[in-house]
Amino acid sequence: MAAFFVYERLSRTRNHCSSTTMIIRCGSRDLDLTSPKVMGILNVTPDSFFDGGSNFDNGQLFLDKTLHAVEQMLRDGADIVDIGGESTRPGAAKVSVEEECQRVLPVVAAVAERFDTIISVDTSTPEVMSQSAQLGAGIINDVRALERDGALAACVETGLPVCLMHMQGTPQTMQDNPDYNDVVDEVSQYLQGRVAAVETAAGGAACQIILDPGLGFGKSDGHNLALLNQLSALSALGHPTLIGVSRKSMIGRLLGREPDQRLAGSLGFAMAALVRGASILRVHDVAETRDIVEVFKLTHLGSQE
Ligand code: 9MG
Repeated sequence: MAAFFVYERLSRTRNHCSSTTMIIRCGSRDLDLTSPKVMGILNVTPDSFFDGGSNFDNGQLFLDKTLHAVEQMLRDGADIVDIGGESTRPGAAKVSVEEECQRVLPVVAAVAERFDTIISVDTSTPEVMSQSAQLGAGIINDVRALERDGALAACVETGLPVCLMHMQGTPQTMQDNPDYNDVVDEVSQYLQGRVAAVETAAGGAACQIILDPGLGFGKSDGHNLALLNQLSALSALGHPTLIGVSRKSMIGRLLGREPDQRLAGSLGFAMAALVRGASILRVHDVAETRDIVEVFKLTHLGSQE
């Protein structure tokens, strides 16, 4: 089995004014999570909710345009590029394994060849995980927390870090009637169970796992706010946390904004996540998010001295 996860935790003193020194090994690159990192979203789907299909014409992906978007993201300060070929917005259509491979793999290959960056692959599909890792991907980002048949074994075999996200239901039905007794406790319990599953599958080798409460994935606005406000409960599990709130419909409902008017709301929620210990922000607006990360570093991490 591939040597799974080198996880270096040099110190742990996380609270509002200090940071955890954590370096995770993403294939051939290190990701230092001592300070928060920005993950830029690169959708290679014709139907994503915000930038839906902007790199597509007649179902055909424009690789040049996609690579320009990556170049811009990196210039804007992205630390990670998250490439995904399945739309997971509420009610999205399912995508076949073949279609997902055709969308994602050429882009992973081209980005790995041209840019010096960490590539995350947003997938639940074992074939996409294995082949992306061979092409140079550095992180697996799975909104189904490796629950799909074969995904756990495929992910462990890659030896890459994994982001395990919580979702209640499926993208097709998840917003129909989200229901919890105690959302923070149930999401934490679920993610703890998935961490145990990964560690068992890895056969006792050290594991690099990032946790994500999955805002908007089978959650009401109240559930999302509770998870965000109590993010420290998730951080207490001892893994870095990732938050994706960028342009999501909760911002639309809470502030009365269309997707193209949700930048300020996205930045506000992103800052709230940083203050509560988020290590990675998954975002559409890289330049603006980079700025708030720098402000957070100056006002919160700088105050350690
Ligand atoms: C793919 N994707 C869409 N939203 C996401 C979120 O909030 N977190 C993660 N990890 N992936 C997401």
